[in-house]
Amino acid sequence: MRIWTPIKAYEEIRLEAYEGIAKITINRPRYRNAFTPLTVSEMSDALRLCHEAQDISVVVLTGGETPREVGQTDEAWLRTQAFCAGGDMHVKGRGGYVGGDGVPRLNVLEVQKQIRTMPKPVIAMVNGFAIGGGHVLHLVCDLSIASDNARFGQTGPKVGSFDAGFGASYLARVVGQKKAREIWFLCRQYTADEAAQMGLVNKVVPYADLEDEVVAWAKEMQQHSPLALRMIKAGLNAELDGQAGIQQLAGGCTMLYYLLDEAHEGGRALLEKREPDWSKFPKLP
Ligand code: S0N
Repeated sequence: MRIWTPIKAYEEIRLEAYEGIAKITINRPRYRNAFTPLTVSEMSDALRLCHEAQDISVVVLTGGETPREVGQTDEAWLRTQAFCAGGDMHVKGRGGYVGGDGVPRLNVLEVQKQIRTMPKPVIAMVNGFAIGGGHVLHLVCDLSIASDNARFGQTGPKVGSFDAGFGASYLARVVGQKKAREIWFLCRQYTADEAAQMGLVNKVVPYADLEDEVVAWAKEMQQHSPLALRMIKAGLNAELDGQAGIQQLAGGCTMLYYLLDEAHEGGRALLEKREPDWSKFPKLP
């Protein structure tokens, strides 16, 4: 048992931390953790906090557990668990999902970008259905670890939506073009083992072991250089993200440069009214 400390109170998500690991839980199990505009704006706020927090080195995204009904078998209960079932159909309006302010939004796209630009690893802890926009959420995480009851799939063409952004192009990078087209065109569901076989998830474990496994992976990454992880993530993203990806990678390079004396010589020289002396800095091959 580990104790997760609440970081901030929200209505539709939970944000907690344990030994440098932040856990964001979509907390709408009644609707298989489908997201509303409020869920998404709370996720966005939580991701922003995780981005800034220097005491957080790994972020975990998961879905809230469905309570067990009286007399329900383990198997039946496990079948009700969800990571996320995508956008909440109850609030799907013309132009997007409609929140309390009456404005239609597709704000989950911002969350996808936040996960990709998070300067630390994000692990999807896939505890059940990862469907539609919920499938894309796990997809854009750096690593996906699933319990053996998890099921994966896109439903867009069946229910009147699609994600032709990362949900299509990044999916094809991960599973290949043919498989990505199969997933989108046929709208089937895939088991956790099938998802692992096609490279969609990194590891499959029994439901009871899922959090232990995710924490173990997070702890292993915490042994490594955070800057190295950050820069390799930016490098892996850059190719697919075009100029925006290069901007992210270059931003990291600039931050590293600012950690060097060389980056401050020009500014100091200006303030001290002298010529900068670049000769003292190494010019390695
Ligand atoms: C997940 C499924 C397979 C689970 O089946 P199961 O176990 O049989 O449960 P159900 O009885 O179906 O569900 C239990 C209760 O939960 C409700 N519910 C489930 N999913 C949703 C949902 N997405 N919206 C609202 N309610 C949901 C059920 O209705 C049921 O309620 P009750 O008890 O009252 O009957 C199964 O539930 C399933 O297939 N769900 C639908 C999954 C789906 O199609 N999701 C896709 C939704 N669309 C998107 O995600 C849009 C994509 C998107 O987000 C996007 C893309 C690009 C650009 C922007 C966006 C954007 O929207 O922002």
